[in-house]
Amino acid sequence: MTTNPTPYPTLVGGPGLAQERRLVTEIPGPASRALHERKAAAVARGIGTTLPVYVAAAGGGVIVDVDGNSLIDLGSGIAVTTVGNSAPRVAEAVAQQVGAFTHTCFMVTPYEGYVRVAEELNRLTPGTHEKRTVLFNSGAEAVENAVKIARSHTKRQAVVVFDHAYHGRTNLTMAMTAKNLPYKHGFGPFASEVYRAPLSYPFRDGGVDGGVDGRAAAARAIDVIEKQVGADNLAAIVIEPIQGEGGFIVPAPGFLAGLADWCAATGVVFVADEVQTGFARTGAMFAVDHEGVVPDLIVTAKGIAGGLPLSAVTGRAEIMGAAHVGGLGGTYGGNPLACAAALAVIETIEQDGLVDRALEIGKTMTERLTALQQRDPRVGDVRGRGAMLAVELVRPGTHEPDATLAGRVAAAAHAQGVVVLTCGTYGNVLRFLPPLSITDELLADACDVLDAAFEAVR
Ligand code: PLZ
Repeated sequence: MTTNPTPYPTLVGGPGLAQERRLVTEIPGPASRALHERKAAAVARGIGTTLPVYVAAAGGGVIVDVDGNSLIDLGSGIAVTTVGNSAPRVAEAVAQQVGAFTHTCFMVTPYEGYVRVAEELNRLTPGTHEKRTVLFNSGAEAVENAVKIARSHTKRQAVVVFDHAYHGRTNLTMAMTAKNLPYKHGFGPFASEVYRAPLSYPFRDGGVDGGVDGRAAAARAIDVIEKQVGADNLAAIVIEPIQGEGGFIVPAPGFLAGLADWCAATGVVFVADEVQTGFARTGAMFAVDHEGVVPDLIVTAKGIAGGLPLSAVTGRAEIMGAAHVGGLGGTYGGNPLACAAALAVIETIEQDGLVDRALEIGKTMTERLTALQQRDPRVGDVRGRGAMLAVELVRPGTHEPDATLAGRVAAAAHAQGVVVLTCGTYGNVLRFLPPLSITDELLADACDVLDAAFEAVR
């Protein structure tokens, strides 16, 4: 017989949880602190913690911790629980699948769920061309496979990525990720044939007339690529349509299209890394949809399966077909539980109108953040799309990043029961990724807490 060594009851998550911010202890409370001590003694130090409250249940727009505090979730586990935690359709679909079978390995004895997810991704991703899909577990794994596929199609080796990019923590994706600390430091040598080009970063591109426009920024990047790599050596350009970890950077209009056009003209595979931006997050099913850009390959993960590990590469049938039979795979890729979850997520997004809900959330929060910016000169920029929003913090009157302020505001919000994340090459960006199942009341309360946090931190 096993006994539960922890003193707190197991709560059931999902939207049935009381949708309120409720603090009954300091944050973190005593039960969380005790668990955090056990973590320090049991878990490798390399795994950091944003906010050490230990979770008992979550759903709708809240996370309930083991001390009974109910926190507002503006992080969605880094853009994963877009449909909410333990969303009803997801919980039901996964429970049914657990009862039927949990794993056979799709490469050994296949099953319909995988095929249906592939069909759905082929339907939902941009472009009307014939497509194929392959499934994996993590974002990084899918990015790696997109590169494998592009190399095998083009018979070229080089990969171009951008300043501030984040693509993962595996060896190839560490090479593709821009930021040294915390992602790469001491972990080299990194994969070769990865080259970095300049991004369009409107807030930092400078210029009295509002900076470099998107087409000009694309030309600047293409010039670097042609001089330093050469299209004939280049298999793929991999880009996040809105950069995530790098600081929620929305490139100037025309930048993505300029790169995509150049790829089409040179036979380079244009890969959109929509791991963070995909699946309704930005107020479109995919962020490239805002620009009408059709990537050759699109990489998805995170929001695809409501918290179960699943990722995918979807793209033009002729490119996807380049890898030889048996050349792609993995034990767990497209695991039946994750596929069941993904199908339920897609149904939820479509039937509950979550693309529109992301736009609504974006409108509400942008108004609040813009008002904050108008009275607080430390807020240099408000940006993002849909329910993927951020503020970039600077020393007043300059573009000088203020990472300390971002950390202090985040800590103040945490103490009041609002889960927010930071990001950015300079660590000075506060980002907001609420689940689309959050209520208007919780969202307004979270914005009030943020306003107060900015007031309190001087
Ligand atoms: N591509 C665009 O955002 C993951 C990383 C958190 P995995 N971003 C969160 C951390 O510190 O590890 C991400 C992403 C983009 C790829 C990835 C990688 O996805 O599922 O974490 O491998």
